[in-house]
Amino acid sequence: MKMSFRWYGEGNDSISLADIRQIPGVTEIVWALHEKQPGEVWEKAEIQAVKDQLDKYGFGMEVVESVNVHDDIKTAGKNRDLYIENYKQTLRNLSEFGVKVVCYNFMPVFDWTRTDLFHPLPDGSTALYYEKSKIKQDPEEMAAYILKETKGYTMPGWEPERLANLKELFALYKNVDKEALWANLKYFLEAIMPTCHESGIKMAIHPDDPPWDIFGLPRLITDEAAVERFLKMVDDPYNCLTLCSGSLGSNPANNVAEIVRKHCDRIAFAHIRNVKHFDNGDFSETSHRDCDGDVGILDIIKAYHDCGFDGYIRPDHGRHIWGEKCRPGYGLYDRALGIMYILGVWDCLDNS
Ligand code: CS2
Ligand code: MN
Repeated sequence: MKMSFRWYGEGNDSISLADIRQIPGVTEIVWALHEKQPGEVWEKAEIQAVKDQLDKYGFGMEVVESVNVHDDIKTAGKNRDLYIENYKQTLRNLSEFGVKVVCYNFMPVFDWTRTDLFHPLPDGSTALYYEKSKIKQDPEEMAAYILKETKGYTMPGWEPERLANLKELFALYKNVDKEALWANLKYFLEAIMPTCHESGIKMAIHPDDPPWDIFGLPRLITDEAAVERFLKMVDDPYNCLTLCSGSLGSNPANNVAEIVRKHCDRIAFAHIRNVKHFDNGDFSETSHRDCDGDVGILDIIKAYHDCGFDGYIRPDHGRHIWGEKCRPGYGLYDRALGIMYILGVWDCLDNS
């Protein structure tokens, strides 16, 4: 297992590499060129600039999260082949810098969705929260709500520029039902697999978050059956998973540890996050400690350990604690605590 930490880049993250270096066990930085639009080629000079920063602190850059997929690829739009060619060029460029895993998602229009980014928890911290009754079926209404509630912070996919074009975005997906989306995902993966083999980069899809349809848009990677279908659909060792325990785990019916045991050889990247379920379908993110949530963190870590997992692992979202001002879910302190919890359990398993 290689421990990693997501970092949004110099000037774009409240956390410094110098701080991250003080967390025990972290060897890799999970990074991205966040200013790039989906479909654009990531140029070598831009990648080199990130490498120069990471080198100063001895961090590796083997995992990228995310190279985002253009809507034309997800909808079989008229420029999909062009954007697929660009994606392949990005993979080739990344491979020259030793990148081994590219995380991406195939969610239509939005990335993850929450109704509250700073929900107060009983201990005085705040965390990302999903309140079912606050989800509005009308996306325009939801966008207005999000802009108001998130107070200047944006969830990925919910950037104000994107929300301004919501009608056009939804129009693109008008004829894309679940089966069409599966077909478009297959087309994309089959087109890029040869480049993945040549460049030694594993593609690792992130599950949909939350793992159910939302605003009438189909969502694919939602449960074990979907994971199975996905891996069989393009049965290639370079077609892999980012197994996010918090995304899949927000549906109480999903047993994440079981998915790890079953598909460990195809998990390239593990996201460890805990979630607490409420009877009415709401959920809250929590600390990484097993008893604070319901996804079965201990069993999940044990499952990775039992199968000799040698991929990359990172704490996923954390709470906001000790007054830290940071990107929602991506503060320093609680994620560092998460790392210590994961490493503590891992070390115990190593020694038992
Ligand atoms: C998220 C996502 O759950 C997570 O890790 O923060 O934004 C994730 O990075 C993307 O969905 C991956 O493409
Ligand atoms: Mn995740």
